[in-house]
Amino acid sequence: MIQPQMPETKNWRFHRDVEQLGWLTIDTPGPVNTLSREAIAELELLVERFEQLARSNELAGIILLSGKDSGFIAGADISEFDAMSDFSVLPDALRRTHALLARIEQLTIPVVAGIHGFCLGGGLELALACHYRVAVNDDKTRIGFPEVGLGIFPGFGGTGRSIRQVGPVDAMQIMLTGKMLRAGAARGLNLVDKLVRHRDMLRWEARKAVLQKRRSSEAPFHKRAMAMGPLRGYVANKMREQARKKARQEHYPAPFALIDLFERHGDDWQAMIAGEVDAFVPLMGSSAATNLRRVFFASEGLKKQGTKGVRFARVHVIGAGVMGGDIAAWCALRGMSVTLQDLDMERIKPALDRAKKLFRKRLKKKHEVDAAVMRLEADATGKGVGRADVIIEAVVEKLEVKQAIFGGLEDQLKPGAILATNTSSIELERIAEKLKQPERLIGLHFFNPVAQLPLVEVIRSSFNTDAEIGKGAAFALAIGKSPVVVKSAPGFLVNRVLMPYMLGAVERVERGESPELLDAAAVAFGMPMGPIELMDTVGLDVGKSVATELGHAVPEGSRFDRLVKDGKLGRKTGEGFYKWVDGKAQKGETPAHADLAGLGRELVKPLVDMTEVVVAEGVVANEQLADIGVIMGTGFAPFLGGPLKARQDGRV
Ligand code: 3H9
Repeated sequence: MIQPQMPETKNWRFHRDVEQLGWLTIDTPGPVNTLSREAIAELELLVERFEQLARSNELAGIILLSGKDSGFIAGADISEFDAMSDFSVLPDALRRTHALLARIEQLTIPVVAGIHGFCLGGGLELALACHYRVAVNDDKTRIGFPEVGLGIFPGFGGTGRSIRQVGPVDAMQIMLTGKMLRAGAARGLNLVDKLVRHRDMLRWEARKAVLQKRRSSEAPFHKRAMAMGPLRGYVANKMREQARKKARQEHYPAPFALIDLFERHGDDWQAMIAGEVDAFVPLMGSSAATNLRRVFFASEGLKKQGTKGVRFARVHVIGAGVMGGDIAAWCALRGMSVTLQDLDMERIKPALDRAKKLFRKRLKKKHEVDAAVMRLEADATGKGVGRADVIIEAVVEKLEVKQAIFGGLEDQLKPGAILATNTSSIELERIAEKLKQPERLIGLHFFNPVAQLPLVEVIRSSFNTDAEIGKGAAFALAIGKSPVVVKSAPGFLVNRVLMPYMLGAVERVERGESPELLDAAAVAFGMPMGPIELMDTVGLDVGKSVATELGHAVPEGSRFDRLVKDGKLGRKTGEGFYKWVDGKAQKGETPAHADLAGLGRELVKPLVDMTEVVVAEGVVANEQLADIGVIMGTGFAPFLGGPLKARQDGRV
């Protein structure tokens, strides 16, 4: 078979087989495939050649596959976005890509995409320009538009093509939530046309699709009808209502800009694509998008802190209270075999019951739930210690108790096992000082609720070396958490910066200011929850003890002090600064205020000041790490890029 003359490309491979099928493989430099400007320019040259070959009947069809195990395509190349944001570059670049995808769609020969692993953003937009999509139905396949998380929306024609393919309501839902769908769900929505069980069946199925000239069907009329006539305005308003519940337009403009675009053109997919450019360009260079990109790369950077190649299979947790029990459950959920130790079965059982609830919620299939239940074992005698790769202590915050526990463990440990404490308040050096090898003890500080908060502070004592810390970070990554390495110092990073912010707000309440107003102001600034509601959520007893430990003792006779003494500890007891019903704070009217966001800035200032102090003291290695740690640990406004970035930008 004589191969046609093809352009030289760095990101694509092409060959034609005896059936005149063209096999196009994307394999860009780096661990995942991305659509860089170079990859797109090369695809333009290839498509020109495909058009010629199709005209001369030398090509029966094209099958687009990925040459990487990691997946299909992870989207446009985000590292180019800062440079691309330039108004003099971006509109042309977008129109050029639109034209390219339209040419692929208009090829007279069938073009089929074979998808495994991640198919995201621009990758999905390319797949949607193909005539038919086959995807592997396994656990790794994830299909979606994560763009909103980057402060933009799909810009390579994905807005119009997804609406054409799955209908306006589902398409908008996918784009507005950024949710990544599994293969079955994507098939259910008609985002892909055919599923195969294994990756090695992709080529065969895609080949059949080309030879049979299969074409995907568009969304049925009853779905498209939702964008027709006056109904579209109604649907758009509903979407705005939903979007407002999740984010404010002034903080995250992208979802609202997408809904506006839908309202203008949602019944005409081509007009939607044409309108994409003007709506997209201002978003890409916005400060929200620039900061969200920074957050993306900073959180990617966290993955580099873990030592590569270390494997963890068994975890032993000591202490079956809320933290210990939930850490154990989380580890089991993420595939570890876990032994959970406490004095007796009575103390362990509630943790196992909570774990079951978590497994049922997170793992949809019964056999997966059963397997997770099997992986979590009660261990009143501590027989799991000698086998464990990681041992995490999460008992009461008492130095002597912790010292006694670690002292008793040291001789039973497997060589190389991680020895960790979840302490939030005791200096690591003091816990470690009686150990024969004090360098072995690190801190792994989880946050409550463990299943929801992504951050784990990996605490480094003065005894530790890089080896223990790298391993600790690798473990956090292995259980799907984001590690931030922090020096052992009171309050570490997150509690240290949160306390002055929360106590500052409490002080204002003591002086008679409205908790509702303060909370609303912090939310208007961009915090996920106000400081008073947060104090109630954390628990006033916990807040008081952390405050005391950080040298801000709660004044005797203050309202805070009285609430603690009366056992009104916040959400968990049904009353704190607020009354709580069914897990919701019962708030009164918020008094009017002329500059809510300005008040929010004032409230947040102590948090930002303290983040600066923490960096200056070397508790975290650099500003970027502090920013991402505070975002992950406190929910601090990601669209501002973190407290220090916000200060640099004069936003606080
Ligand atoms: C888009 O497509 C917009 C268009 O509609 C229009 C544009 C005009 N770009 O996370 P990993 C890097 S927006 C550049 O460790 P995993 C990543 O930084 C895009 N780089 O793997 C890391 O680099 P390094 C929409 C990217 O298996 C390396 O690849 N897409 C990109 O844990 C390995 O990544 C997204 O938002 C990218 N698009 O997770 C998806 N993707 O090794 C963004 C990855 O130097 N990506 N890298 O640190 C992800 O969410 C995860 O990477 C993914 C894999 C889930 C795919």
